[in-house]
Amino acid sequence: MRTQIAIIGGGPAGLMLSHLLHQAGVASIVLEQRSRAHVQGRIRAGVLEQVTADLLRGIGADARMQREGLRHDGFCLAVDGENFRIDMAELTGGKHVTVYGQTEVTRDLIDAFASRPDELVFEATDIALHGIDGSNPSVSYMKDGCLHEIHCDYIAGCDGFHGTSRASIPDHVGRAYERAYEFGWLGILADVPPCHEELIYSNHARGFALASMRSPTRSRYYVQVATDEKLEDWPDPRLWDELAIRLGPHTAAHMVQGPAIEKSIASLKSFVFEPMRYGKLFLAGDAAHIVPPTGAKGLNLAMSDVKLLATALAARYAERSEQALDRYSEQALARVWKAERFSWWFTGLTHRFPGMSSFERKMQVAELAYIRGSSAAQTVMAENYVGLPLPG
Ligand code: RFL
Ligand code: PHB
Repeated sequence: MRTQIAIIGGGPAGLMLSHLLHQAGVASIVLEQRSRAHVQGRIRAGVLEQVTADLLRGIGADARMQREGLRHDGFCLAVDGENFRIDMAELTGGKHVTVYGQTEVTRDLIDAFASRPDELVFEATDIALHGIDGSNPSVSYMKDGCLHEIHCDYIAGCDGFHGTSRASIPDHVGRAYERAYEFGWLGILADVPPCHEELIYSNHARGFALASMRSPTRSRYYVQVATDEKLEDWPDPRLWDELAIRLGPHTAAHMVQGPAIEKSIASLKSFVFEPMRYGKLFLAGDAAHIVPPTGAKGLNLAMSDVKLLATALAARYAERSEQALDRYSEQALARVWKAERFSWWFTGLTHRFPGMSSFERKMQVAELAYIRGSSAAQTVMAENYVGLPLPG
């Protein structure tokens, strides 16, 4: 089999890349190792930047987001239960974010393959990349017990942090920058109305908490937990009690409790692999970088990567030149590092770090008080939260 671009991974990055390429007249095949049900069932991100919403609109997969997505013009920060608001729209000249689950984005992107079903292959296992440092790259995989091979011009590695693409790059070629955090986020999804109309990021002496949502009837909450804590340590009643403490009595008074429809622990990491290209292989999304979820940048970064990559690949065929492709890694990384910095800073501002001294906690509280009183500091937060502009 032959295509122009073999895309490894059918998460948001790989799916969106294929649609953008299709629009530009470039052929691709997406190879996803898991089943459709598995991919559609994963609960992850919830906040879309304008860049992401625009991309969904641009490929015509935005109907449900327009109907069901929630426009948020601001968000709240809390210190020991006392909230204040960052008015994103006011501070950024009208920009906002859209609260719409990654689960829904993924479903919409998969549904948009209905007119070209052969270009998205689920349950493609044992994927291996060949010839990425030469001029005839290919990808082999197993499907229904048979070995398949796709010959292509380029390979897009969109297979997430644990994927095979980045692992196919020889050790001496790139460099990884990494920061692990000594805590994770325990998330709960419940069919109860949200406690507040906007998100609340809370710094509490007992640790971070986040009140988020998916719809007017579905809430998503997180609490910071130690890395060695297990789901079994957190039966629903304990989790709701802890959320009430960390979000404070004012917010807790509006919190409706209900049974968890999903509960999971995610570890936190900052990670960047440079460069995002090796020969004919281009990395995009979590395959190249990870941010801690504070600030909601992961999915949005994946989307801005594939926008840049699709534009560069389209230019490659239109202009018969690799010039734009040669700039991809540098262009993408410039935006990636800024989002890494914001997510790292926002994590540092709001979480309780093991061994943190009382002085360091006072510094967090003082910085939050400074932000509360300074429209300059709030503008810095708001313009990062709504998403920095794409180059070009
Ligand atoms: P994904 O979503 O991991 O998709 C990669 C796909 O590749 C497949 N795969 C393979 N396929 C073939 N062969 C292989 N060898 C393969 N290995 C893996 C996988 O099955 C999968 O389908 O990466 P992608 O597309 O780059 O998208 C990145 C986002 O999913 C991620 O950054 C966000 O979920 C991060 N994130 C958030 N991002 C936001 O922008 N806003 C948020 O509010 C937000 N909240 C979050 C988050 C991530 C979280 N967790 C679980 C870490 C909240 C949480 C709790
Ligand atoms: C979510 O709703 O899952 C969510 C929202 C904001 C974040 C992270 C996760 O910063």
